[in-house]
Amino acid sequence: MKENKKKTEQELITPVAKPVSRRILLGGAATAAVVLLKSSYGQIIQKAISQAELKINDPTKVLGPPPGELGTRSKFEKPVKKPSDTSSRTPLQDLYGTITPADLHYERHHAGVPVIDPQQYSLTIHGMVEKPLVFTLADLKRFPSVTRTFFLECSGNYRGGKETLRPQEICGLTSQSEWTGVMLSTLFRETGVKPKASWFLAEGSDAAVMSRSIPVSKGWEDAMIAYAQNGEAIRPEQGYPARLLLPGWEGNTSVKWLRRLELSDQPFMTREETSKYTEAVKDGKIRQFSFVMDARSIITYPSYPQQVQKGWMEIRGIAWSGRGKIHKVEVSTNGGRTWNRANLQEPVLDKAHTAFRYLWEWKGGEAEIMSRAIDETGYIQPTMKQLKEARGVDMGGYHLNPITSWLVQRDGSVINKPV
Ligand SMILES: Nc1nc2c(c(=O)[nH]1)N[C@H]1C(S)=C(S)[C@@H](COP(=O)(O)O)O[C@H]1N2
Ligand SMILES: [Mo]
Repeated sequence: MKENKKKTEQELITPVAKPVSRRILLGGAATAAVVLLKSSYGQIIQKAISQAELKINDPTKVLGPPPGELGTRSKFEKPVKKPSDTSSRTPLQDLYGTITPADLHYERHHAGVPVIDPQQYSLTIHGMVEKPLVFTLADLKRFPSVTRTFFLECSGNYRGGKETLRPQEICGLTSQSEWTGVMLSTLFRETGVKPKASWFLAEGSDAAVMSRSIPVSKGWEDAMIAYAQNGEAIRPEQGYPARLLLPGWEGNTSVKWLRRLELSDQPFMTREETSKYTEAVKDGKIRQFSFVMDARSIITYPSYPQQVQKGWMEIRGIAWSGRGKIHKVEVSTNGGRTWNRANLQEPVLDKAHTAFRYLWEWKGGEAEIMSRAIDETGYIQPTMKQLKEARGVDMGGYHLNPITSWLVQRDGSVINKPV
């Protein structure tokens, strides 16, 4: 190759542009600019850039598309739920803040998503009430409404035992929305609840006819019938046109596509509360009606399969508790030997995902990072070892909220520490 000796100093220090593709160069497109490139031999050579190439790289040179009927996510962002046949999981590691975009809300269906015409929809409240009533969706919307932000979590929300698990796989069966609807207490006042009624059955209109027995006290306290989610009608996957929501309680009790509530003086002993959604505790005993979701937290950055660089970084994650507000999140960067208080994003809401952040300087050695949540009742998120000690080794798959550890390896790669 011929040496180009005639280059001036000025030309040699001109910043080099990124190489243009062969296709554009050979395509004979109109020359829009000439840039200097360094050849593989270190020569400075002139290359022509076509008009088309310039436009691709410069958004100020081309008119963008007009507004559309629906917004879209950037084509560079591709968070997905990775569904199985019966559930899909929120990609916690891809999210910011604490509101889950509705299309990324986790899903758990026992018999798929039914199609329910809102004109045909009704909710019946009967049994031990003064006045049985049937409410249409329009009826529900006429009552005073409430809006409240809280998390939903499946009680089967734990996976472990592998280095290659992301937050989504470990605990992606939790999401958070701003829900709008009518308080169940408002409807209870309409129908009247007989003094002897202590339980109610909540029944869905999916092919599973999913039903659960709920203490009436929860109905008076903070149960909601929600018809909206993050400012729009609730999504079909979340129970369109209306579902029960029991803040802080295991997701299964928040019956979707809700069609019937029956008041009674005893629980109904449905399949979901006898053969399912019970868990072994010590001495061969089984725990039933274990409604409350215990406090939990997870670091979402850094996590598998992310890569970190030496220096300062912000360790980020979320914490939540079905018992109330998160009081404190502690972060350890040395495998649990010492703990440091993380900053909580205000306002800290009741029974809600709460973002936490902790500044950490990684100096390059191997490090085990982990977080633990402490809620306002003083409950401290346990380790898996503590859970096993308290519940026995055969505790099954429900209500597992162990501390999650990430191992930052010497090369900056991050893996899950199997427990
Ligand atoms: N009718 C009905 N309600 C249901 C279910 C269902 O399959 N059918 N799944 C339950 C379970 S196990 C959970 S964890 C939550 C999941 O709610 P989501 O799909 O809106 O996240 O809904 C609950 N309510
Ligand atoms: Mo669930």
